[in-house]
Amino acid sequence: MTEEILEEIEETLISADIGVDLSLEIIENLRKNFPLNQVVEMETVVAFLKSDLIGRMAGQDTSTELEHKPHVILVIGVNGTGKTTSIGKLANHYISQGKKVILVAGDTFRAAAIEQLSVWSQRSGAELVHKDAQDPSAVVYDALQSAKQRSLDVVIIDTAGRLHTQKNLMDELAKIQRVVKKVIPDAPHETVLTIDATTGQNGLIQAQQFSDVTPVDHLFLTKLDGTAKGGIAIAIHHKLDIPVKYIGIGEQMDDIQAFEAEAYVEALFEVPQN
Ligand SMILES: Nc1nc2c(ncn2[C@@H]2O[C@H](COP(=O)(O)OP(=O)(O)OP(=O)(O)O)[C@@H](O)[C@H]2O)c(=O)[nH]1
Ligand SMILES: [Mg+2]
Repeated sequence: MTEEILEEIEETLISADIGVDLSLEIIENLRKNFPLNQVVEMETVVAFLKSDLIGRMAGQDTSTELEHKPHVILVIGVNGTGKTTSIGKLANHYISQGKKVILVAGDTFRAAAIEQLSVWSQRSGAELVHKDAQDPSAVVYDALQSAKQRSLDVVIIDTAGRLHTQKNLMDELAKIQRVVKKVIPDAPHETVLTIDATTGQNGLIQAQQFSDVTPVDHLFLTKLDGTAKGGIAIAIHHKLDIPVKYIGIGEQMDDIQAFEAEAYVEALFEVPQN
């Protein structure tokens, strides 16, 4: 091992969005295992690196078993990170398993939001619940009452995109959580944060800010088809202990995969083809 190689690896890790702290930690780990000036095959080093990263990301609970009826999923995130699209994908996923799914138009902020969700409901075959109300909590309340009465399987709640600087919108998330609990005390069973894999280190800040106002169970890492980096999920897991459950790999309904640590880490190390 040489200092040059360590430096090169460090740069690669940082440029993959894994974050400076964690990159340094990984380099320290390499130092411990590969003494300087001792000859080592690069292949061995890369294999070690991969297994280090896989070890950090593996063993996360990504089971998609539904233990509740209805199973309530709340989807939150910054504007344009892929909430509504990911909801369409999740709806399709559950419907293909024969589940009865409703989508709740909790984005009452953006004019075209209901229409967009309606397109996904038609594509996937999920029912849509919406209401011309200013307050998303009211739509959520009605939808959950109905889902409970009709014994539906899955309720997926869309929300407006928001930034931490929009205090009223951040407070609204806490309110939605409270309203959900009023109808179904142990819900939401999953609060999913969408993180756009192409936004780099900013994703870590987003995860931090959303976690500050509401518990986040896991990430839906979107747009992984648009980047060779995507290491931000490792940084988020490292700092905030939030696992990734799904990845988005395109704009179509079946461009969704359950997160797999090994495949994810392999992809980080793939050399771009052009
Ligand atoms: N390539 C790619 N594009 C995606 C993916 N997921 C979402 N998109 C695209 O990202 C854009 C934004 O997606 P939306 O689902 O509207 O995002 P949103 O978070 O609901 O946006 P707001 O409701 O405005 O906050 C759309 O053009 C989607 O097609 C993905 O996995 N891969
Ligand atoms: Mg949306």
